[in-house]
Amino acid sequence: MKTNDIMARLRAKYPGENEYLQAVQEVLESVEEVYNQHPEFEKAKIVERMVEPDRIFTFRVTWVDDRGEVQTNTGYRVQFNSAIGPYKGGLRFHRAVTPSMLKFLGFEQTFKNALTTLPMGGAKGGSDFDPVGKSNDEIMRFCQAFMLELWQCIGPDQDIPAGDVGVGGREIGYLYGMYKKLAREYNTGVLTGKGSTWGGSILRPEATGFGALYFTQNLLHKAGKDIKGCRVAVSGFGNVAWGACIKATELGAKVVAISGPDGVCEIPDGITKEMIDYMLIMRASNRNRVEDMADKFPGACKFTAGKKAWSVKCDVALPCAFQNELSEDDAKELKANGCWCCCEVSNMGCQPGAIHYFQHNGVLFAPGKAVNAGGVATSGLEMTQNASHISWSGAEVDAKLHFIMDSIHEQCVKYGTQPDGSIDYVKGANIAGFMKVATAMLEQGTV
Ligand code: 2IT
Repeated sequence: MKTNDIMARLRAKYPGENEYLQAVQEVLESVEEVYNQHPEFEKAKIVERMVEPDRIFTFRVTWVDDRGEVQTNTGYRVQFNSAIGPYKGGLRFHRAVTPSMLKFLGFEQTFKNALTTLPMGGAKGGSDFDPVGKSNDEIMRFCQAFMLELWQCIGPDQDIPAGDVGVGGREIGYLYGMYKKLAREYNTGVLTGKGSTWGGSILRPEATGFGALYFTQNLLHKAGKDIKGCRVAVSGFGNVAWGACIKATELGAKVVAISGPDGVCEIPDGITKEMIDYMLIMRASNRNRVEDMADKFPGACKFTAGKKAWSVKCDVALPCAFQNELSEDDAKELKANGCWCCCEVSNMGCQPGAIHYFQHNGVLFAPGKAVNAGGVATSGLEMTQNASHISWSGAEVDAKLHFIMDSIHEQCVKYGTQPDGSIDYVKGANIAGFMKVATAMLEQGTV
């Protein structure tokens, strides 16, 4: 296989699907060499099959807002790959959601899920519904209307959605309530990220951020360093950023920045428990403003409009918000300010130029599909609990999550160690995930 040829075909076939094309290109570039050592993959056209989603559902979602006006959005579910298990992946509610965005996320999810060691295929879904400024009642009505269509596409052994940007515990609750009414079965295993009193895994809310810090700690230990005492810049203030702030602080690091679409909050003395708790209130308010943190804690937080977290001096950068949120210029600014490690927690948070810059300028870098896999891994643990009608304690889930993150790190080291001894975590994660999915596809024949 030649990455350039396949990319040229995909660009012609899917013009303008930039996020999808970017995600595919990154994986193909990483795996090309290994792939070409396996003529059986080439013969079975594994790559050509793997870059296409198995199917995409598109549906209209109509609901009524608080003023009594009828609103219409578009809903999607992209079932990308089921070679190693049922379709699994989150739902994103964001005004910019397009098929391209969900295809990139579903594609990434396929390899990420393979890395978790658990049997889960890849999927993603969501809607261009914009939660910003919406009331709680509007969120509920939208979730109910969305599920009226989605429920036909999903099932506990078929496709298991969860949260992503704009979808957290509240939304999963409303989605599940409607699913249960339509399906007339108490199938808790059909969604993950549920409330802890009705089948949700204790620690699922924290899992993405906790897992990211376990991975980061592994990476730093391998490089002879430790997160303790590091200044950490975090972008975003949602669920993932929240979990990362808790664990980073617990491990002795100082979180000196969080950010939002409106700007950055600099916190020179490090984020406190009160501030971390306030992130949850900010998220639930649907205001999408990080300035609210500075208003609440005026002495300790300094807000700057229009700036990113990457403008704040730090040792370790943790993008926790959105794809392509860290550009090559941001990478240069980080490096110039002394940053020496970036662990991508958001899906495809770094632009290709930023990754290239980090890798060629001595900044340790690891990609989202390895770093953030603790979220979906804990969803997998939630599915296991639901299927066997049991509940594990937080400590048990945390131990399993830690073990899984250690194993993901080991896979990256196994497949990413370069002849000079350095570790290319991008290659490592992509090759490890790819080999598992490709082997399963091959064994299951031409379907
Ligand atoms: O990007 C992700 O891995 C998620 N949004 C979590 C997916 C899941 O099924 O828990």
